[in-house]
Amino acid sequence: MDRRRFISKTSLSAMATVLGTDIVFAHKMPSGYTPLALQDPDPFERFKKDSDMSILNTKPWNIESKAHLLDDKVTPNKYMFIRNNGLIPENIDIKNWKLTIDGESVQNQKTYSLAELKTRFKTYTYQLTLECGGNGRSEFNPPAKGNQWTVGAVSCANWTGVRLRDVLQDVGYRSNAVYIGYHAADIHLSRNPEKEPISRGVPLAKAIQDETLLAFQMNGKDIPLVHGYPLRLIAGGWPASASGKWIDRISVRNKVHDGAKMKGTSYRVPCEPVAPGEKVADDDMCIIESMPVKSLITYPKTGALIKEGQALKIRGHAWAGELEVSRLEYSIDFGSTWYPCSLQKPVNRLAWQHFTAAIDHFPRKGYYEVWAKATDANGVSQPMLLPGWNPKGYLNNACHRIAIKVA
Ligand SMILES: Nc1nc2c(c(=O)[nH]1)N[C@H]1C(S)=C(S)[C@@H](COP(=O)(O)O)O[C@H]1N2
Ligand SMILES: [Mo]
Repeated sequence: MDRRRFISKTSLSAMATVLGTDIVFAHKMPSGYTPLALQDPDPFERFKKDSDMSILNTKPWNIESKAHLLDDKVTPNKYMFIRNNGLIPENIDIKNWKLTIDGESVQNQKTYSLAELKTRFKTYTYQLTLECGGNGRSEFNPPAKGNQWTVGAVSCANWTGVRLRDVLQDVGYRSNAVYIGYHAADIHLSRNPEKEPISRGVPLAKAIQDETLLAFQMNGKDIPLVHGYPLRLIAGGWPASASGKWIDRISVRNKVHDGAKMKGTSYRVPCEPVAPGEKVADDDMCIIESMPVKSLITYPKTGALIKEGQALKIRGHAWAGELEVSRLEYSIDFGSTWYPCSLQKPVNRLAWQHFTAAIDHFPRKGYYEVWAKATDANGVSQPMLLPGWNPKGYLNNACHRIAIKVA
């Protein structure tokens, strides 16, 4: 049977434009076939990511950073992890991009163009920590299904946009409003337009915080497409799944938002600790809100070699969801004794904080591990090893560790 079918002249000429030349045997090309040169040979180039980033999945795209790549105080795009639940939107038409605010708890729904959002409301910039709820999942036992993030699904970039609160106030919402839910333009893996890859939200109290933004810039430029261009919700300090990319609708709800990935084991953990592997009843699962205290040693890279008698300078970042980090300590003896690091204040609420230390008390040549432990403003510290097991492997905030050789 002849599998070749008609390929429309417009799609052929579009391909020719991108390739910069004609496809000579276009009439022999099977329909639905994407020429190699138009496939994605190099995701690093496509997403402008550093080639040291790890690709965890290509459909959808999930790309992880590494501890030593996250050394910058403000995460640049090239080191920012990518987490997608579906396919990246195609053909974004920013002139006609609309944000609709609707839901049971608005009097009258309202729609804004991007230009209206940018001109009608005051613009703010905050540096905001976004950590995937599943960061650290690879350590869980029994293993949890999903992207096997190690430590690199966290970022802290500058986000510029308007306050969601200002927009919600402009629309007007009823006193029975309790939650907001986002809807976005990404495409379900099945390509079924009826299905949303993800539609999460936050309680109204979080939605109306100063730092909760409808952002249109990241690090002073248009948000890169894969990170949510042209409009993204940013709810720093909460699982980054709450920070919807490619937002075109926000519903003000009179109940907990019930969109895709709000139920079951998605972004929910047992309300009370359970034994590893235990079955948990649906009613006993709670939605993840503020992320737990955590830290990352971003310098040196694990495996560093130093000379005997030389001090080892370490540095990194720490964050604690809605809270500030109040203390940072390091250990070189597997957590038996701890020493203080110097810890900076955050540049704004919900931004990660930087720490440094100079370690000059390695007793002799040999192998060491440097462990870092952060403590939040409520006095809660990171666990040294894996914390409470949960079905999907969320919230692993165990101490980060690097290997060091003194030679
Ligand atoms: N529309 C949409 N928003 C989304 C997602 C998505 O798949 N679609 N993934 C969420 C999850 S689970 C995470 S961890 C963050 C990742 O943001 P990033 O890719 O910009 O790092 O985006 C969140 N927002
Ligand atoms: Mo995530």
